[in-house]
Amino acid sequence: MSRTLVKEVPNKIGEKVTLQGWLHWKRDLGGIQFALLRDRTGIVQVVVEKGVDLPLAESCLRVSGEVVQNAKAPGGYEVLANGLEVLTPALEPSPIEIPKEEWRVNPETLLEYRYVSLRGEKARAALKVQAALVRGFRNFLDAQGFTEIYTPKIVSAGAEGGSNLFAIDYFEQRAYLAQSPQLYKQIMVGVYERVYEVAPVFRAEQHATSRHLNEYLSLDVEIGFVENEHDVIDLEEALLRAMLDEAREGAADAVGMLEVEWPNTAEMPRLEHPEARRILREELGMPVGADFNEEAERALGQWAKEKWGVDFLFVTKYPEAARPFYAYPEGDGSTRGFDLLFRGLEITSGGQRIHQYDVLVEALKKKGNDPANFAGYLEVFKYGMPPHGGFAIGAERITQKLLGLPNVRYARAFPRDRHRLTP
Ligand code: AMO
Repeated sequence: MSRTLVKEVPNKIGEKVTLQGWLHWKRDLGGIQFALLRDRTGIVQVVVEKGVDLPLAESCLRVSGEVVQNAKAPGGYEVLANGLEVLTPALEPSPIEIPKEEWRVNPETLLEYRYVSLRGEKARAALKVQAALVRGFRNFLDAQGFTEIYTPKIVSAGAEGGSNLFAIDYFEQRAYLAQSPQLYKQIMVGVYERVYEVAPVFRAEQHATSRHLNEYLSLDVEIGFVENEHDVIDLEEALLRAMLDEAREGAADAVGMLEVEWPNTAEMPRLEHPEARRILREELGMPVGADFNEEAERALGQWAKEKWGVDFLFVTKYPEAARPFYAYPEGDGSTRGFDLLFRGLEITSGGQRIHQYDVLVEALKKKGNDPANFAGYLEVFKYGMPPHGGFAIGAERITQKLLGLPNVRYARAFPRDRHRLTP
């Protein structure tokens, strides 16, 4: 049996086809029944004779029939079924009506029944775009001489500060779920010069917000032999363009159905932190500290959009107080650390790192860390670490802002948040 995919149906007018997929929706008009059949490539209308017993929505079907033109059918064509086989019947009515699925409506219900709500067109499209972004990430870096690495997610110390660590029992020892691959990706720069990792990381964020997950996909990059943080930013700019190109071309159907307003990728200006702070205070009337809160980021994003017409804004030269111990200090209280705001949301942190052993030991102490807890990391700095830097992009956050999703949880198939551990 040869299977025709739904997207091939319009090219088969007048021909017999056999389709397989899910019963997306059905309607009985008395004399005739309409069904929508969904497969991985789309949805098509099927006309089913009166008397044929259609199973519950979401059952798996095999349908044979002839493709005919019908101006009233979606797309102008439909399949007149003459054979219908139920491959796997749905045992119960779906807890949500998938065709009406819409992420602006009752988000908790959508997440509660994620195993079926993911089948909705928008949910599927969003994750498809994300997969294309990640593919673009890998393809670009592979072509630039990077090596993909796989670092441990069970670790002995936090890399990003101690407050949001998940502690676990590791036999007789205390261990933690990795907050980021930071320390390992730096060690790996000493091996390969250029590395990247695509992997989940864990943050014990106490608050449920629209931009925080407790488990998210971190797209990490680290490179050796940099002059300063601008080399790192140059790389990220080119990488972002490649990722967005791959999303637009490689997930064109999904991008089209979500009606994505494409961001301006031509310009991604760099604003130094003191200047960003001045703008927030003087031009926008927002009193801000060293690190910008959500409101300040949003205001800055809006300001950059209005002033310069840009969607991406790098904020550079973050103060030491707002950066982790590994950030390269300029000596004046600032660092070579940067953030990237995309439509007013931080999607990246990065920067140049400390590569000198003594400076690193001092920086650890200054942030209240015991260097002994970082022994496995520190050691490598005795053996020739090049000046290096890197960054991490939150995969869900870039997806959220690209697609205009109201909540970052819709950018993850099975989100872990403050209250959700299932499905
Ligand atoms: P940072 O902690 O800023 O930096 O995280 C990097 C990026 O990860 C995303 N992110 C999150 N996404 C969803 N939920 C969360 N709770 C969450 N926390 C962070 C954001 C953020 O910009 N090691 C450094 C990166 C580096 O310097 O290379 C780090 O982890 O998009």
